[in-house]
Amino acid sequence: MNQAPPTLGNQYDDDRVLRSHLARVLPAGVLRDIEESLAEMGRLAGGELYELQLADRLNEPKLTQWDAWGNRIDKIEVTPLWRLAERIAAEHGVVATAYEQKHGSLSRVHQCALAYLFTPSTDIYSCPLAMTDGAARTLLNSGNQVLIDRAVPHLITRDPNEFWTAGQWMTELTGGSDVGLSETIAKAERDSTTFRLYGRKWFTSAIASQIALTLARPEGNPSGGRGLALFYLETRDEHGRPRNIQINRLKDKLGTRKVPTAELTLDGTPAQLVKGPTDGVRNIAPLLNITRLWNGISAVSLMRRGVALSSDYASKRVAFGAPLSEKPLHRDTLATLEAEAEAAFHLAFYVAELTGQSETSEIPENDARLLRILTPVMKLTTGKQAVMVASEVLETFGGAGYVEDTGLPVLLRDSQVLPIWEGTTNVLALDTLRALHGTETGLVTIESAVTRCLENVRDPRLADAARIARTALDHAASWLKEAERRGSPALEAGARRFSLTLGRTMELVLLIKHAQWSQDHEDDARATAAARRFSRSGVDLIVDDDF
Ligand code: MFK
Repeated sequence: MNQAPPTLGNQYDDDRVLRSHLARVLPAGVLRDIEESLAEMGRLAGGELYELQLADRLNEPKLTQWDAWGNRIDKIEVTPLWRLAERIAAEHGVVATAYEQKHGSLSRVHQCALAYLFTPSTDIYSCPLAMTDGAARTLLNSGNQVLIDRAVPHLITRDPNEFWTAGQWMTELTGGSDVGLSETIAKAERDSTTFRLYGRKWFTSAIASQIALTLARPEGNPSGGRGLALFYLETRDEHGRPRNIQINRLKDKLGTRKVPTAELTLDGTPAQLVKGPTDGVRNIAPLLNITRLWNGISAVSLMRRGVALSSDYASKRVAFGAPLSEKPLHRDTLATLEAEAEAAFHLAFYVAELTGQSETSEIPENDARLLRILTPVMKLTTGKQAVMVASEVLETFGGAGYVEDTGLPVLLRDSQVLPIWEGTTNVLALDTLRALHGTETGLVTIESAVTRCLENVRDPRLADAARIARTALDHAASWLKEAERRGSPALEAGARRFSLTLGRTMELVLLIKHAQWSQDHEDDARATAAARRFSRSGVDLIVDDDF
C-alpha cells in the first residue's frame, strides 16, 4: 500500500485565519484592492514554488574562493529556488509594498501578509528580505540623504534587475549577543567621510547581498555599544570583486542551509558612517526591530505550513480502520497545534499593524510604547512556538515526518533558528525588561491593551478564557513588583517566564477579540474554539518560588 503525500492548495484561499484577520483589520475597499496580489502569492506558494522547493531539496549554496588562475574571487552561488525567489520577491513587492504606502499604515499589514505567504515555500529567502527591509527603514530613519538616495531606491524597487538586498553584519567571535564587545576597527580616510574597516565578522547571513549595514569602532572610541558606529558598505566593486572582504567559509548549520551564512575578514573595506561616529547599537535598532517582526511573521508562516500539510495528510492517511482526521486523539492533537499557530498569528500581525502606524507617524505615544515592548515579546514567544509546533507536526506524520525526502524535517530544522538569531529568547527577555523599565507606565501599557481587547467580548463561551488572561496578567504584574523589590538577580532569573507569560497573554486576548468579531461578522465559532483551547494550553508560566 502506498501512502498519498500531503498536498497544498492556494495558500491564501485555504487560510481561514489570514483571511478572517484581514477582513477585520482592513477596510473593505483596501482588502478588495490587495486581494488579487495575495491570491497570486498564495497560488505560487502552494504551486510552483512549493514544487521547486521539493525538487531543489538537496541543492545548497556554494562558495568558490579561487579561480583557475589563482585569483581570489570568493564567489557565492545560491540555489535555483533562491534565484527565482529573488525575482518573485521583487516583482510582487514583498519589501516594496511597505514603502509604497498605497494604503498608508496598512501597507505594512499587506506586506507582512505577502511575506507570510511567500516564506514557507522559498527556503528562508525571507532572511535577506528581512534585512533589506530593515536596512531601508534604518537608512530612511537616519536622515543620511546621500545614502538614502544611493541605496533605498534599490532596496524597495519592484524591478528585479535593479533590486539589491542588504546584509546585517553584527556578530563577532567576541560579541554574539553582546554586540558591544565587537572588535572591528574603523580607520578614517583623509577626507574623513570614508572609513576602512578591519576585523572579523563571525556569522553573517545571506552573504550574497549587494550592501550591508555593520558595526565597527572608530579608532579612539570608547569600548561598549556606545563606542561603536553604524556603517554602510557595498560588498563588491563594479567588476563584481569583493571590496577587501574575504569570505573564509560558509557555516555548516543545522538548518537554513539554503542561506549562505559566512565568516568574513574585513581587510580595509570602504564604508560610510550612517549616522554619527558613536551609538551604533542604538542606531541599528530600527533594523533589529524590523527583522524581529519578520522573524515573528516567519514563525507563524512556518507553523501554518506545518499544520496545513498535517491536516491534508490526516484526511488521506488511513490507519486502524479510518482516516486520521476521524480519530479523536489525532484531531485533538491537530486542534491544539492549530490553536497555538492561530494565537501566535494574531500577535505577530498586531505587531505588524503597530509597526505600520509607527512608520506613518499616526501612532499615539501609548501605542509606540506598546510596540517597543511587544516586538521582543512577540519575537521570543512565536520563535519558541514555531519549534514546538514543527516538532509536533513531524510526529503527526509518524516515521514519514522523520524522512528527509518527504520535505518535512526541514520545517523543524529551519524553525530552530527562529529563537536563536535576531536575539535569543533570554536576550530578548532581558530586552523586554529594559523596554518596560525605561517607561514607568510599561506594564500599564500592556494592561490597557488587554482591556481594549476584551472590552467588547460578550460570548459566555469566551468568559473563562478572558478570566485566564486577566489572571495571568495580574500574576505577571505582582511578580514584576516583587522581583523589582528584590533586585537584579531575581528579576533576571525570572525574565524568560515573565516575558513568555506576557506574550501568551497578549496572544490569548487578541485571539479572544478576534473570536468575538468572527462570531459577530462571519457567524464562525472556530476562532472561539481555538481561544478556549489555547487558554488551557499554559498561559501563565510564572513561578513565584524562583526568588
Ligand atoms: C526570517 C526572518 C528574520 C531573518 C533575519 C535573519 C538575519 C540574521 C542575522 C542576525 O542574527 S544578526 C545578529 C542579530 N543580533 C542581535 O540581535 C543582537 C542581540 N543582542 C541584543 O539585542 C542586545 O540587547 C543589544 C546588543 C541591543 C545590547 O547591546 P548594548 O550595547 O548593551 O545596548 P544597550 O546599552 O542596552 O542599548 C543601547 C541603546 O539602544 C539604548 O538606547 P539609549 O542609548 O537611548 O539609552 C537602548 O534603549 C537602544 N536599544 C537597544 N535595543 C533596542 C533599542 N532601541 C529600540 N529597540 C531595540 N530593540
